[in-house]
Amino acid sequence: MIPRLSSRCLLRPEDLAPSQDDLSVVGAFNPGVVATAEGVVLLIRVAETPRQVHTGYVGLPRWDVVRGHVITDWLPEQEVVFNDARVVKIRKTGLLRLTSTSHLRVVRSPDGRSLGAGELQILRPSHDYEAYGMEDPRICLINDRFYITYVAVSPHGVATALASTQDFNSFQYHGLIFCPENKDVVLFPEKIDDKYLALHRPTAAHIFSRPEIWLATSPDLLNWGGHQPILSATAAWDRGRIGAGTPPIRTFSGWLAIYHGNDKGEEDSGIGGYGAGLLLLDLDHPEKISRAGGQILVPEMEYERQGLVPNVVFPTGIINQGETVLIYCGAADTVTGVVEFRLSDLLEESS
Ligand code: MAN
Repeated sequence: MIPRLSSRCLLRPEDLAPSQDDLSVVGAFNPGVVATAEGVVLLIRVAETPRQVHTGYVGLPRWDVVRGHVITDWLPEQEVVFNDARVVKIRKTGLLRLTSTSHLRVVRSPDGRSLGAGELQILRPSHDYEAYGMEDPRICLINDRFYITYVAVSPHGVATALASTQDFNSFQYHGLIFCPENKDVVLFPEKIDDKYLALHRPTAAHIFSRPEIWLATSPDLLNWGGHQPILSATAAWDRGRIGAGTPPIRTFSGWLAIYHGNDKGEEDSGIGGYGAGLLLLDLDHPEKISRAGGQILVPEMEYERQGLVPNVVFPTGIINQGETVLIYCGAADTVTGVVEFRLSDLLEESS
């Protein structure tokens, strides 16, 4: 395994105030991250649960997207099946509900390794397709504008939406760009062959394939086509699921893309462990994998092994500092960690 130069827990749920008095913050994780002229901006997924407890009932939060606040549906416990810490299944309908709901929050950092002070801008779900929450944002700077792809969860399914901003104070919403079920969408920072590019992760109800990462192209960032699979999970560590993690960054060896994998096998119970792997994609033909570097992160720090969902390292942001890169990961679906690697280690190790 490539040595980590450093690992640090940057943000915990207790660092953030809840968005409402009747909610508790239970997760501050899976952040989109970008370096700006004013320092590093993290767009954090903030997960909240109802503070109240009603014995014999389970409280399932959702957003009233018109009024912009969270309401909780209380269901008798016998009406639901407890799947894992993240979801329950409603017996009558067979449909899933989340046990927490997420919004996005801007957190600033002067150097990417410590937290800054200041007003925290909140992005609350405000569209039907976000009624169960906004999750796992990724940020990509394209032509002087920051584009944010995020997972929009609702009774319509799990889809990916696009928003953009110039200053992280005001945001423009561009709607859904990948319909259910598709998540883990990351944009490339440059056009190639006059087209924008994205990695995405379609999930089908009918299982004919292994988990796969796909590439798509677009003339305008809104309409996507030219879909093709580029990576199929084959290793023991990523056989359960794979998905793009951090937006690809240009290096002399190719597009460096860090992705996540889950090791849950068909026969395993539980959620399985999540780790990170490394891909180098050809600079001019990113559908071609130049080098598959294998796994680079396993949950090893205490905060990666213990939390709401134990044993999860989920990479979502990257900053290229020249000699080193900082990789931002959600850890155990609870906190945000940052891991530093020497860039030459990542590029050489994958050869
Ligand atoms: C899924 C998503 C992520 C989450 C991981 C690990 O991929 O729900 O948001 O971090 O699972 O639980």
